[in-house]
Amino acid sequence: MRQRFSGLILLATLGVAGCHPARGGHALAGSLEVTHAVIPASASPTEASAFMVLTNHGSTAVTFEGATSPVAASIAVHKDVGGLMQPAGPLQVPPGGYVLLAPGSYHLMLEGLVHPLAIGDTATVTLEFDQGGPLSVRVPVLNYTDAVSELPLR
Ligand SMILES: [Cu+2]
Repeated sequence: MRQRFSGLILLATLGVAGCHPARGGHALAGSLEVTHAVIPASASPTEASAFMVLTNHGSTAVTFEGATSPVAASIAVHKDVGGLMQPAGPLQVPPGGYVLLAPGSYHLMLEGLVHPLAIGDTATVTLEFDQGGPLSVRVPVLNYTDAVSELPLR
């Protein structure tokens, strides 16, 4: 028992000692996982976008249907098409696959913010799927460069 406990501590230490500590929000529910969830600080007091990776570890396709947050009146799914935001979704997450919400593609649009989101704030966002979930994730508000650097972009 004692040995197993120290093994866990070692693993936790290694995780933090990696290239840089991950700041993006992370949550897991069944075969659904959200990682790298970030909100770039917005110039707008009423709107902010959120980026993340939605992963489906299951063997059947899952549809991401939308999201809610106590800090926003509503959350839309948008796609950046040539710099213009257009409504998108519902998004299908393939079995054993993922959907990337990142600059130049999909994002969540938090609309009607209860209060402006500042760097250092955290917003809880609840993601709804047609099966499994919901998935609640605490999403940190970071400056734009830090937020984008959290995303697994290649
Ligand atoms: Cu948008």
